[in-house]
Amino acid sequence: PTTIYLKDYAPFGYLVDEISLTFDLAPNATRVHSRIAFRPNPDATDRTFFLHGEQLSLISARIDDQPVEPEVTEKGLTCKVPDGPFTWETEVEIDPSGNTALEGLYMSNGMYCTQCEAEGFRKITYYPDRPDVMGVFSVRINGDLPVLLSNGNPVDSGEGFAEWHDPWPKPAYLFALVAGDLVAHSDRFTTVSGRDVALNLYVRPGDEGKCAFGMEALKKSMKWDEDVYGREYDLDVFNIVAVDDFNMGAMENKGLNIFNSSAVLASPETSTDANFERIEAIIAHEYFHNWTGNRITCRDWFQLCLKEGLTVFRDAQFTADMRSAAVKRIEDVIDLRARQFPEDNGPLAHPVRPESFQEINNFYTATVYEKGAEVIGILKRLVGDRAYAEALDLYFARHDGQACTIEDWLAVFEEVTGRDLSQFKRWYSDAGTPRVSVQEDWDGSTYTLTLSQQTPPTPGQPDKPPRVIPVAVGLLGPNGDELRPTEMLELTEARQSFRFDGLPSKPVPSILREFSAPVILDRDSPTSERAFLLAHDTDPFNRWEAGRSLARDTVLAMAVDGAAPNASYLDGIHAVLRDDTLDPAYRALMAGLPGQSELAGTLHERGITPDPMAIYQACEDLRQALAETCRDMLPRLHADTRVDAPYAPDAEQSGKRALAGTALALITRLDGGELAAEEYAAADNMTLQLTALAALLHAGKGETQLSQFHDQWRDDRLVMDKWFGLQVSMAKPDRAAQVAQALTQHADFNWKNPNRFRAVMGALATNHAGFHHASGAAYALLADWLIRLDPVNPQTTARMFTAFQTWRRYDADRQALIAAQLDRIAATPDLSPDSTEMIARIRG
Ligand code: B3K
Ligand code: ZN
Repeated sequence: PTTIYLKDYAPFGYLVDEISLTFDLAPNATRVHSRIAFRPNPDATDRTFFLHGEQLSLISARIDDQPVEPEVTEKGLTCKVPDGPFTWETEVEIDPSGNTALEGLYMSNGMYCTQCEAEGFRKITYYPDRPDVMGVFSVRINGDLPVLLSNGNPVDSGEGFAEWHDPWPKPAYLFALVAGDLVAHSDRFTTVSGRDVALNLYVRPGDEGKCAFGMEALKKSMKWDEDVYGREYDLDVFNIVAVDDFNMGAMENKGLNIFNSSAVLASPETSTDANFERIEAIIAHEYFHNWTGNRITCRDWFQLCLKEGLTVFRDAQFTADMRSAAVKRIEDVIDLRARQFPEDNGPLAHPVRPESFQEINNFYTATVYEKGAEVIGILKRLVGDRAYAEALDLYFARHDGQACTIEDWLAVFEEVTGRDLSQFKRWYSDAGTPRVSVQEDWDGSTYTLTLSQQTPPTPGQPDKPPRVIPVAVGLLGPNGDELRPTEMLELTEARQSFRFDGLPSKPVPSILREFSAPVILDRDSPTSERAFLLAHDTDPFNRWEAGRSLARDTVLAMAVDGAAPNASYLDGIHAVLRDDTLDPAYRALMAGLPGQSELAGTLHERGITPDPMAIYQACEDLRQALAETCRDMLPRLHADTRVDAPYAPDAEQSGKRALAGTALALITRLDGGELAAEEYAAADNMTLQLTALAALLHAGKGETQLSQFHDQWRDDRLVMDKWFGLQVSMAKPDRAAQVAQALTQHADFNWKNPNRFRAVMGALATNHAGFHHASGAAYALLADWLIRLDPVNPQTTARMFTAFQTWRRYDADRQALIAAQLDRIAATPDLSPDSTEMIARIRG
């Protein structure tokens, strides 16, 4: 495998003015004709004419209408070309129906569809498949299917053909084509300057009833981007297509977004509240890419965070505006700790802007996306909201139509603020999660906080100089009043003191409010102080965080020392659950426990080898104790959160259902499942149905309901994914591998479909105690299936290796079991470069 380095970047020797593509569709033998206007790139020195191309049969090639004989390899072709501008033409043949990797042009249920990011276009035709080569695309599709779509605006169509033209120059990774027997859910949007845009959501016949929510989300996104970022849509149509076989959530192809059907189709009967929220966010994310990604794209794939970090940041702002900002922030931090922190503190750690890679698809990571978004948040906190808005305006004005770098991005901020951002830039170049520790001093009137930062070494980066960390701090008085409102401290040194003068009494500090930076706060404050903050903190994030840290400490003390559940925690959560001045969604989040994998990570950080079974048991015991503590109030809590109005997937109703679900899960621990069975029988939406079923399965009941559920939903593939996944995630630790194994033998286990594969294997990997069961059965099962999937779909396979990234935390026996499986996979003949790279990095 070859390693590609950021430092080796060089522009391509030629520019593309225009490209015309003609597709003659046939499942096994699609012909692709390309005609491309090239001219020498004045900014390049190397004039090698190399075009990427993989898995293509070259039929013919011409330059300026004369046949040529290029030199063809497995990776592409080279050819001698004229000194000046020239026209390049090729005819190639490809096999969409044999394309199981779901990259390039492939088929899903008889429908043609494409996925080109990052390097899939080279499986469609010969082309400089790199994001800094931008061209104007015209596309003609010949095919006997009712719907024929590509990027841009429709030009012409008739029996068996359609023509499209995209006036906005774009890199090849944003190319898309869809052809199939589809139906449209249509609407319109008028932009701020009066452009009338036709909106279509194309789905398989039968799915028409699951489109309305996605369409509303699209219109809200379009409006929000005009209002908040001044960004207007720029074509006459915006099309979204839902496809069942897709490697990730969705793709922002210009004017033709393609979505995993799980990320767009929704109805109250088949989708949970969490599904609705996720769909709204993904629709917004892909739409927002139209400016942050498409109009301004990336120079090279090392700059991926330029579009992804910023677009995740923007979609989080959107969700915060549409729903609850506090709830969204807490959800994002839960997710960051579950997925990004393990990555950043293990063998797969890499900078937000990586400096090298073998397979770029392996770098669509939580670090690039979610930490990339956190880094934008840090920047905004450092420069302030006004300067952020001005810098964004300058970024859009200056770089529209360009392929940019992180340096371009930072330059607009430096210009607008006059601030030197070289220390801030370490957030892009240095991997690893900083640890911030706190020391306090009180002399009777002056309170001094001394903050220290330290970032552990990561692969290839032994030393980490201090970086700039915005630490939002507020000070509370003994009765909970704010003595000092939130102030943004800027920690720039390894160790730095901050003084607060003239205080009437020793304050209680609320540190890292709103989670102002993605760091680990090492602070050994007394339980009484955490309980105080849980009751009084005026910052909703830190109030939640106080409860979270109490939960973490009590559960770890139970797991490691056999301690009893901490009464301050139980009483504090009891009080929160009862407090109906608090948002139900927020109360539900307060009652949650940290994930078991996260708890294992915390123990590891503290130098203790985690025992997954002990952590599992401690969590169970703590939940049981919470149920006992809340026994008297639970029935009322459950009744009070009942939603009588017709189902709406909005923040208010879903918050109530979340809290009712919390109550039901606790009640089930006391009544053995009586109420859950009633709830299941009466459920008229998927949120209630699934919550009740999960509660029953947890109680060791629910066999009847599980088979009823199967019969009810056997024809709905998205609901069936839930049926598969839930059984594995609810399985007891000693049964998880067995349950997953049995499900892989089920007639509906269509393992080539990424959603179905992930439903089972993803659930197994996140059932912490089940996955890490001492028998090693789950490790072996996952390895078997990764070996089987790798030749079929390397991308989806490689992503699942993250299940093993934390392996060094565990005891020698488990490490040996995992190492044996990784070595077994690595020894598989013809293992994909994707999986090979992942194993090499994880194995270290
Ligand atoms: N840009 C795509 C991700 C493509 C992944 C390629 N392996 C979706 C998104 O981030 O919006
Ligand atoms: Zn994205």
